[in-house]
Amino acid sequence: MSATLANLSPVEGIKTRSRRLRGTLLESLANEVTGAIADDDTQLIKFHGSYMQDDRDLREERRAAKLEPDYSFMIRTRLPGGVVTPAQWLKLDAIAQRYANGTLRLTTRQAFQFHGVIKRELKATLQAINAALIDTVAACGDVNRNVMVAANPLASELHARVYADAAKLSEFLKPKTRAYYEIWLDEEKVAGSGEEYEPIYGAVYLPRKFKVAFAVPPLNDVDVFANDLGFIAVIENGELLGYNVVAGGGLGATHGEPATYPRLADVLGFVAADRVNAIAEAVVTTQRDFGGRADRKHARLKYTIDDRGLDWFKAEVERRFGAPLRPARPFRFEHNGDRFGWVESAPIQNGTGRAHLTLRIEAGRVADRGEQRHLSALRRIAQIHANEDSGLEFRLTPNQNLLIANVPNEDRAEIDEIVAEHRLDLYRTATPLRLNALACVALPTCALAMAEAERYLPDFTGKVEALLDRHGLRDADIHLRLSGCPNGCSRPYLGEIALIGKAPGRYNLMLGADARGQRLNRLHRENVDEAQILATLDELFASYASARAQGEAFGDFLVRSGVLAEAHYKVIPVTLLEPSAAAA
Ligand code: SRM
Ligand code: SF4
Repeated sequence: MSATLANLSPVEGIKTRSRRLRGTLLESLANEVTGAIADDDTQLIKFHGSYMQDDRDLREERRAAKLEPDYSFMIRTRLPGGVVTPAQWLKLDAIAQRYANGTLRLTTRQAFQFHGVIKRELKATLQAINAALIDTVAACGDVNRNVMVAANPLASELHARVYADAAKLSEFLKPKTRAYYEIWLDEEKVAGSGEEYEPIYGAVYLPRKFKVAFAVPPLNDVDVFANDLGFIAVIENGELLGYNVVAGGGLGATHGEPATYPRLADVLGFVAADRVNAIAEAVVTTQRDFGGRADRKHARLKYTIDDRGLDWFKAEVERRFGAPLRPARPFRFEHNGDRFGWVESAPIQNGTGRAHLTLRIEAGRVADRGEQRHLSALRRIAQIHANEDSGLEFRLTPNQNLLIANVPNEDRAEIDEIVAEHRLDLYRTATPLRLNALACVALPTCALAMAEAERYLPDFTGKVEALLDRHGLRDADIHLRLSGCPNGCSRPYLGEIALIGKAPGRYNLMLGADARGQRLNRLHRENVDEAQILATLDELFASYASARAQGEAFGDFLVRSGVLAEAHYKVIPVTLLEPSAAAA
């Protein structure tokens, strides 16, 4: 381990003392005097899939009234590939109505989040989620998080195959402690409770969160290079041969601390599909043993690799894996957005024609708002298909959207009707800018938000659309991403245009990523307000409209044309990667 006992981060002590993530959670839950839980437990509850939060809109008012903050809990599911059945969707919807704020939040890692659950209903909520055969174990915390899977490969059977590998890996990397089951599901304590053997994690778990994604080229919807560990499916003649393995991606940074930075993953090599768990174990345990445990801002795998060198890292991983990795195979990504509307799929069952429908869910928030009754629409579709063994499933996309997958052709018309009736058909009318935009949750629930993101997205997008209109660019397929702080939950460093919150109403304007998730953007204007951002974009759109090459994407144009010249921006230290060259 890289830190001595004396300089370990305090969270390391909390984990060590926690009796495999139990801490004093039971006591905290029983304490009726406060809506909060004990400080140490706020760290441990993350491993159980929940964060303690407070409504930041109400902070000042409550402080003035001498009330404690309006505490509540966010709950996040563990759901590899974001796949649920219609029956499960209905249960999650009912939980959101009964226990949370009446909305379902689809995340950038294909999970559901519930917001606003109060402490005394936390246990009942977790029990209800488990009753839907979905859990929240390790959805947060210093462990492997929700495993992402490309949401929309054209061939259903291929998706099923890659999904199966991802689900197996998710299970393999799940902590073995029974703490979750004892605390939330009333499982009886047995001998050894509190001392369970954690073969992958050990007693102190990982130094920091760990993220895995499976991409299926030519789509990079999972932004595979933003993950600690990524698997890129290698397919020949419709057959899955195995995966190219990438490692060391991560996006979080802190304003004013250049030692923190977003980084894209490096390509390590190729493994056969049946070696996925083995290579993951080698990478995760390397990070467990060598990752930084002194400073949580310097604890992700990306820093372990940069501190010790890629050659050292690869050699260590290969030693644990027991063999050298085979050379990576060539691969090519076309884009990292979703494909909206209906896509025909290869037959999956009995040769029946099937199709997938990708629906736009703005900022991932499924709600009923005015005429846009998205929750009601999806409830209706789920009700119709809940009792059928039709194979229809709901898949969350890594871009906060929703795919209704494996729809029998004869059911398409009815779904279209429901979607239109409830105004869930934004995908038919919205600009590419609006369809592709991402925004993290930010205010009012996120404790780390410095500026608005989700709540600002619709309005800001409208203003940028007006500029695009002015330059005849309404149909330009530009990727916009908003984050309320530099942690980067909407993967803003991979946006062609991105806003990263600095203070209320002020953002860093980042520009120039590609639209395939292979090039990070750069800081263009620091700490600017809306008027300054729009004025800057107006100028850039004018140049883009007049000087772009045929089919040239906005981010590529900015880089080629020299708009992002060194003198104009501060470069965030990044490892730029040209995967096709690396894989050759
Ligand atoms: Fe995130 C922390 C929301 C994807 C990097 N993220 C948080 C917390 C839990 C705030 C906190 O620590 O108190 C946010 C809860 C807000 C709320 O009220 O719900 C939060 N992150 C989200 C979600 C919900 C954003 C969304 O709008 O969809 C995403 C949930 C994913 C999931 O289902 O598991 C989410 N977070 C990401 C991503 C994108 C990804 O993984 O593809 C990143 C960048 C990739 C990465 O990890 O490097 C990301 N979140 C962070 C970080 C910075 C980590 C770092 O290495 O520095 C933090 C802060 C931290 O961990 O200390 C953070
Ligand atoms: Fe919160 Fe920052 Fe993540 Fe947005 S990017 S959800 S503000 S931690």
